[in-house]
Amino acid sequence: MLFGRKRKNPIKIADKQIKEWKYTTCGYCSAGCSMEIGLNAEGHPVSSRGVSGADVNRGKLCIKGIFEHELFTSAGRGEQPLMRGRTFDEYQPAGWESALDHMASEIGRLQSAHGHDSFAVVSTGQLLTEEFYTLGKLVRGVIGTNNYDGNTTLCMASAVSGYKRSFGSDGPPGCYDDFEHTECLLAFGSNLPEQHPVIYWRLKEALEKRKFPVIVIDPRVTMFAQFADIHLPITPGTDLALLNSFAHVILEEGLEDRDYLDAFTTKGNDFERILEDYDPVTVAKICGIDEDTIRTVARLYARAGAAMSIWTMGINQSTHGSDGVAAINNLNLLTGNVGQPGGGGLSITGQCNAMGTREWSSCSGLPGYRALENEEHRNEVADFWGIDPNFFPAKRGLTETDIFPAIETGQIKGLWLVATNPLTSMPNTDRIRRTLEKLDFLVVQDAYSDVETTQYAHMYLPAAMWSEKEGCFTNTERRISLVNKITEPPGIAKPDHWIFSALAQRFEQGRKIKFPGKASDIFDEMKQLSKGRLLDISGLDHDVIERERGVQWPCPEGEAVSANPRRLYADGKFQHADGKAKLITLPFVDNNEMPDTDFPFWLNSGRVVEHFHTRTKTGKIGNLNKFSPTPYMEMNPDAARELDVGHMKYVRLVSKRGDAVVMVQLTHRVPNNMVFIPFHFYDCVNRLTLGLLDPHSRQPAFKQCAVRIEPVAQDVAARANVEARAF
Ligand SMILES: Nc1nc2c(c(=O)[nH]1)N[C@H]1C(S)=C(S)[C@@H](COP(=O)(O)OP(=O)(O)OC[C@H]3O[C@@H](n4cnc5c(=O)[nH]c(N)nc54)[C@H](O)[C@@H]3O)O[C@H]1N2
Ligand SMILES: Nc1nc2c(c(=O)[nH]1)N[C@H]1C(S)=C(S)[C@@H](COP(=O)(O)OP(=O)(O)OC[C@H]3O[C@@H](n4cnc5c(=O)[nH]c(N)nc54)[C@H](O)[C@@H]3O)O[C@H]1N2
Ligand code: SF4
Ligand SMILES: [Mo]
Repeated sequence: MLFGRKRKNPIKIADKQIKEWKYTTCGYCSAGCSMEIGLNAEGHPVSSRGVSGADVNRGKLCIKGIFEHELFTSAGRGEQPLMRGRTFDEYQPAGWESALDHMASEIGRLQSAHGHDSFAVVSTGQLLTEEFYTLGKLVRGVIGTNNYDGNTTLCMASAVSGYKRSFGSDGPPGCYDDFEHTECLLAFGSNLPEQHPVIYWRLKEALEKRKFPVIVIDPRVTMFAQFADIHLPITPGTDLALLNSFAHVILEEGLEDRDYLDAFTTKGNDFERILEDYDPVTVAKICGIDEDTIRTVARLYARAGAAMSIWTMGINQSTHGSDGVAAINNLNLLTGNVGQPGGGGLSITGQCNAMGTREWSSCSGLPGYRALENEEHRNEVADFWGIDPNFFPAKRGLTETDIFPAIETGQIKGLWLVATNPLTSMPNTDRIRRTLEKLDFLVVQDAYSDVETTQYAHMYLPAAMWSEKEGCFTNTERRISLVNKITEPPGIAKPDHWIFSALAQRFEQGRKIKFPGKASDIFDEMKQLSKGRLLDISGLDHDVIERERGVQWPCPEGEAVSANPRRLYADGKFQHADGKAKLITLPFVDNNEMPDTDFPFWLNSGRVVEHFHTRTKTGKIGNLNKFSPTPYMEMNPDAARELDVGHMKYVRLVSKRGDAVVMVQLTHRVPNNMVFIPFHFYDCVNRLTLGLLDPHSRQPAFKQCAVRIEPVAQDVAARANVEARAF
């Protein structure tokens, strides 16, 4: 007789009859996993797997990567350009010729009537690097509008700004290999296990070999916090005060690395004087972290042989995001932890190619980390493209978060959205909706035609996405990886770089500049422009990048790929004119919207592992969407009891901006004065958010505002919810 398992049928793994595996790079988060897509005999993508020889993921993928091949056949893709008149009649299908002719003539019409900057462009962190470079060439070199930005202002702008202020340039100095060497890890506002599962797995691997303290600073008890040695459940928006206090303790106790400071840094006269105000007793009252813990963490960090900090949106999305980043840099400079194995500050980036846009899109300047404000840089790029340097503005124009208000005031009349969905992702979306309605001309260029913004557009351009085209992504640790074309895009959808080049041909100046058609030829231009710069990639090409399963920059010509330095600034030479890093004086101003008697709860927002952003992709993949198909919020059971709110019941949340109906999930993950909502759902959390802007980076403080909770008729809410799910 058979017992237990033996009685059961053996597990069978479905044979998908895969005939060929094709190499590419994951198109979701910035971990940058190398993967292969399995094709069956008919050439259909039927499976995804991690690449074991790739340094980033070593065979692993997270749940999004595992189902990524299903994207190729997901619903809602745009198959041909659509156009309609100013009265918002029905969309009519159009060919590329007539769509792009019309687009060029509308841009021309607006620019001659209202000036060059009346047409704005907002892009993304999800195109290929070659596409970013091409878009930059089109916008800066041909269309000539200075109101050009990316959704990175919602995401990475504070990190970029903080790096520039401290080190003189953007560019995360560290790498994943630092986990193998560090003796202390601080993680600020990052939920690594859900948002960057493979980077988290790299950390776990390192910890299995060698124990070191992991300290997580997050107002929620995230999975990362549960696994940490010390969790600091900080009062929202107060990280800068805490960081200043760490610096205070380090200086007070003489734990700083004096040799490093003397050799490699400069500072303002008031640096130490301002830090005196941030003694742990005072700061404990601001951050809600007790005095002893502040001292303990500061000592652990400063006494570790090598210590590192990582951070993500809990720092960047704050009114002091840029200051928070500069304060993390201060901490690392004070302790001599920059560019050392296991020692440094690594901003964990977000989108698959958040770095590619920072490096090459010209959104905030000119390609290759060049600045519009620098005459030499303007001349170099103008010369390379063959245009008059005076065509470039001498100062950066508006950021995404300033472009929308400029539409409200009538300063901007036309907008081109490329791979971004502000109707779900910007703060105060009801205001964004009214803003979009004011536009004379809105073009949406997206992989999906059912993206919410198309309801307000005059023209929709269907784009190929991810592995329907070829080019590169740069990940969190500056590693460039190759995305290969695996299938054809649907209908007559085209790669974004094809659309940019084809539009350029409609302008006189666009016909004078070279717009290469092949991604590898575009890469070749970038190589030439990168020579001698911090992000030198002149030693690379697509073949080398694929063969190596990703290569970190810098990688100059003539140097072996294996010899490239894994970290920036190891020699203590920084990008400020004097070659030094700056210790920046950072007084903390508490200027957020805070809970009060009318709106007694903090509203926090972020992500969950199974969804990506506004769900245009993951909302269509059954094996991902099933885990959270419904807008919901985490709420503490003690607070719920007081308000008589039940688990899985609906409530209405109200802020000073608007309201949203969500399902309640009771959990002790949030404190009893806070609720947390994943931001992935349309008409949900961003109807409530305020999004005060950081003064340096113009990034919105998505994670701090105040709401109250009201009852709602359960049957009405349930019906609305079913409608929302029918996305
Ligand atoms: N599954 C999945 N992965 C993703 C994405 C996705 O949509 N889905 N998006 C990618 C992108 S673009 C990004 S930018 C990253 C974001 O990655 P993360 O930043 O890790 O993700 P979030 O959930 O937005 O926020 C992280 C944490 O910040 C905390 N936080 C809120 N306020 C504060 C505060 O004042 N101080 C501190 N210290 N912490 C605070 C929140 O409680 C939350 O747990 O993820 C990337 N990876
Ligand atoms: N409340 C709250 N709001 C937030 C955040 C938060 O934490 N809380 N996080 C913010 C952050 S960090 C980010 S990064 C933003 C993200 O916000 P968005 O960028 O607006 O969100 P996505 O859904 O990624 O939008 C990308 C769009 O590009 C399309 N797309 C994908 N690939 C391609 C392609 O190759 N070509 C073209 N043309 N289209 C493509 C997708 O279908 C999708 O419509 O949201 C921000 N909003
Ligand atoms: S960790 Fe990020 S890059 Fe890796 S498979 Fe998951 S979503 Fe893709
Ligand atoms: Mo992001």
